[in-house]
Amino acid sequence: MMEYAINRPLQCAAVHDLSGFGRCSLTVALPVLSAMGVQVSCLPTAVLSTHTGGFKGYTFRDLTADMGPFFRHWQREGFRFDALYTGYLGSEEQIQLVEEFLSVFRTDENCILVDPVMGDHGKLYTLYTEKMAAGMKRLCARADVIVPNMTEAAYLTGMEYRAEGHTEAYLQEMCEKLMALGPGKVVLTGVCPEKGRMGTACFEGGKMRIYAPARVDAAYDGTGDLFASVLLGALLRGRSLTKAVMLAADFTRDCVERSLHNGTDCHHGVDFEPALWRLGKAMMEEI
Ligand code: PXL
Repeated sequence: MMEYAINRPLQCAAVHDLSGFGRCSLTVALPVLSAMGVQVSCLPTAVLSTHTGGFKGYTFRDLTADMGPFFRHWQREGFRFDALYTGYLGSEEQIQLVEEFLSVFRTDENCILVDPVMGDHGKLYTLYTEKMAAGMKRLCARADVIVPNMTEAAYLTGMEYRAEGHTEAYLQEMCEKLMALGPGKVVLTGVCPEKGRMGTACFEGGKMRIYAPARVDAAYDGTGDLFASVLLGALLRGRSLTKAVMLAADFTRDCVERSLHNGTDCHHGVDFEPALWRLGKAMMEEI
């Protein structure tokens, strides 16, 4: 059968920054979701020369003033989206605008994925304030799925940050506190239940599942964005949360392994391009 006969075109609105160099946010979400058969409409929050983690002297063009007129035009055009996907936001005002954006485009059927991009390695990102962290909680309340890393989860819940040694009791408490913010499901990333293993904990329908394969010992920028984008693509293409999490975790891990093998600088993001075809192929396989 011809491919186009079986796949309804899916549409996603992605609210992220565009960092010119250093594979993250839109430069990850666009290729990944396109490869998975999802059209991406971009609502850019800012344009930077590079991301803010690891480069000095980057430019930062704030697009807050454009965001309202941008999505109100979409509203007048009557555009509808199967998914609303939010990531890195540059100010408190942007968070308020995104709340309005979600109210406008929310339907009974679509999926809201909020990646509460706030920090990593136990610290908030440069430019990220405590007030923005409070605003991020309100966005999480509107989400069907949130995908915080352990740093973000600690800030969102007020719990102690632990880099490793994530016991089941610690993860369970974290997931329950995140669920109390109001999202439908939680996918925690950077979970290290024991030495040498790294992965995710997902919480759905009152149950937590941990998926943590053997760890690749490296920390690349943009892997959170890669994970979230693959996860959303797989969910949109009908995969269960468990299957989608496994695909996203395995794909991200493979890309880290390839980058390490290639000697890629950790601030340049991971070498995902040679493997994009695999995502397309995975979406052609049976659900
Ligand atoms: O990958 C998260 C991210 C997205 N966008 C910008 C960032 C970061 C992390 O540092 O700086 C601009």
